[in-house]
Amino acid sequence: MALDEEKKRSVHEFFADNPEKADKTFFGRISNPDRRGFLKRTGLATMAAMVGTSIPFHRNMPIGFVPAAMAQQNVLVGKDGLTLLNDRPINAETPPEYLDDAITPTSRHFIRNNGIPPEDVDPASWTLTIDGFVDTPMELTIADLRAQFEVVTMALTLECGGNGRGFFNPPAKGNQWTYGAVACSEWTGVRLKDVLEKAGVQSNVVYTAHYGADGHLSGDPDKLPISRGVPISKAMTDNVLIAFEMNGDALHPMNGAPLRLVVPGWPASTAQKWLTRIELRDQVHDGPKMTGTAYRVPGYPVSAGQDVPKEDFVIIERMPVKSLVTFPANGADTGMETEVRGHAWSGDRTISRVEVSTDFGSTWIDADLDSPVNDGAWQNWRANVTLPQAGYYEVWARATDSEGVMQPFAIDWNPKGYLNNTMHRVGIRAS
Ligand SMILES: Nc1nc2c(c(=O)[nH]1)N[C@H]1C(S)=C(S)[C@@H](COP(=O)(O)O)O[C@H]1N2
Ligand SMILES: [Mo]
Repeated sequence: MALDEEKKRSVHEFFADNPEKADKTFFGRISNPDRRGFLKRTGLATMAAMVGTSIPFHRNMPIGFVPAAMAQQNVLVGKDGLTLLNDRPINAETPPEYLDDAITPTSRHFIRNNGIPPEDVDPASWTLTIDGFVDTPMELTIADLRAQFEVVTMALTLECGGNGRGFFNPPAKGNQWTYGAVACSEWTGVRLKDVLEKAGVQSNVVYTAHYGADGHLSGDPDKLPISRGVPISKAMTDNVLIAFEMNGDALHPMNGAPLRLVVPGWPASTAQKWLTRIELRDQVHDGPKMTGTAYRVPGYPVSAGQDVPKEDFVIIERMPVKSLVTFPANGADTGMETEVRGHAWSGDRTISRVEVSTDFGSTWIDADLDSPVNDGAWQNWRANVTLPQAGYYEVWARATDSEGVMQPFAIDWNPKGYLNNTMHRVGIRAS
């Protein structure tokens, strides 16, 4: 289950490749003619927080300079403790112990980009087009959305379809996500359903198509990095939001500012960021990353490494039952008695039970499990464990959902490395 370390890119490589861009991304540092970095106040504060104190000679730090004390920590402006998996496009995940909060702070929400995010967006002039098979096509500003529709706030779980890909063997190409491409932040916006109802959904509509303002990696303005959609029945559910706030603030630029979709429980690739247009279609959407093998799995179980013909792949809909141990951290020292806790979720379903084992799965105890704060939010759980003697233990957690489906122990392999919902294991040293 070892992660291929070579596929992870360190912050040092990022800075070595393109120091000016890295500076801007990480610290908001802008170069000036004498090649000294000028740290904007926020960037300086970030860097100071990272080294643990102020930096009296910060003006002397050259462009692309990484403080030695930063070691392997990877920090992006407004993000805290994320691990950078790729810098072009930027992809970063959150270590499980940083996901301990019931509601994920914006600073700890993972980032999954397929292209180049738009820069310097202006929320005041941003517009969303609703078109395709609707009675009345609409163009709405964010102010229009706020004024014309009920504004709601919901905690919603977003998980990348490729979360856990890093553990596939044979390995699957793509970002080697381990555990942290999942989050449950509080989103404020309007229901997609209300907006589509106002536009008037025509009777031949079967699917939505989502479009955003990010650019293709090639730089070709005619190409989109990603444009996915959902069946109209999913789009018309109560917890699919067009969101303009995240945890009570503007969206983070890397999480889709100023406007995005939030589609809880389905691959988060359906949750278009930098949202500019929703089209209603009379056929399954065929935009980039909808077709071929993208966000698709074989329609039947396959063995590890098996070749599967393209036409046998089906679109991933709901995400499977899964849980995460967010305390203690993997590798932690604990006492002989410790609380263990985390979250559990299952797309379009609820969790009915979470169990914890500290003896490699021989015996299990029931965790105390909260109800979701609303439909589409993950559920928090906790248990107290007492260990018999000092030594190494593993905390294992397994969730069972409302349909009686439990997380597997072993990986259900598929060629593109999607939907890895195996049990989370955390090693601890008790004394
Ligand atoms: N416009 C746009 N929307 C996008 C993407 C993207 O690359 N561009 N990535 C998608 C994928 S694959 C995921 S998993 C989620 C990640 O959301 P986050 O970056 O806010 O965590 O955004 C989705 N929406
Ligand atoms: Mo994703």
